[in-house]
Amino acid sequence: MVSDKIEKALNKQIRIEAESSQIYLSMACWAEKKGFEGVAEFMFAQADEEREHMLKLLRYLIERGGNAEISELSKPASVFNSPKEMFEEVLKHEIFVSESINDLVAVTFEERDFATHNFLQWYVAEQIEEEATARTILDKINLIGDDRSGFYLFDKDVRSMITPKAE
Ligand code: OFO
Repeated sequence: MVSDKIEKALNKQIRIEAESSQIYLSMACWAEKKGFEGVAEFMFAQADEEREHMLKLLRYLIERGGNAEISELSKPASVFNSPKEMFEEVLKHEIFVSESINDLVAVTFEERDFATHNFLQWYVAEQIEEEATARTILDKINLIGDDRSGFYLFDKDVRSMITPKAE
């Protein structure tokens, strides 16, 4: 059984992961419309991953006897000036999510809930990876600069960065 404080903190994170999925879905639509097919595929895959993160938390909370809440989600931004601006938003968002996971881990210490603490280690590792991926993509964009033909290769490259789905 989880404490009320842990239940509340997990529900907050469930909402953040669901909102992450919506944010990336909106970015995928923008990229698709602008003709960045590789970027669009990458963002659709990211949106799926975030939904998986949300479900994993939700199932854990239920398994531990807590009440999972499905809350209303904020409307994500749908217009970006460039892929660079869009990926800057991705990095900013992932840093925000990492901070939120850290806050959640801190609550597990306060509540002496070591099972939830262990469970969250997967998220801690995942956030390191997601921040690193966003930084790598931004580095690539900065290397290309204003070279339009570079964007063609960049778009293909980003598609190849999609993490294969676990069976
Ligand atoms: Fe859920 O991993 Fe990013 O946000």
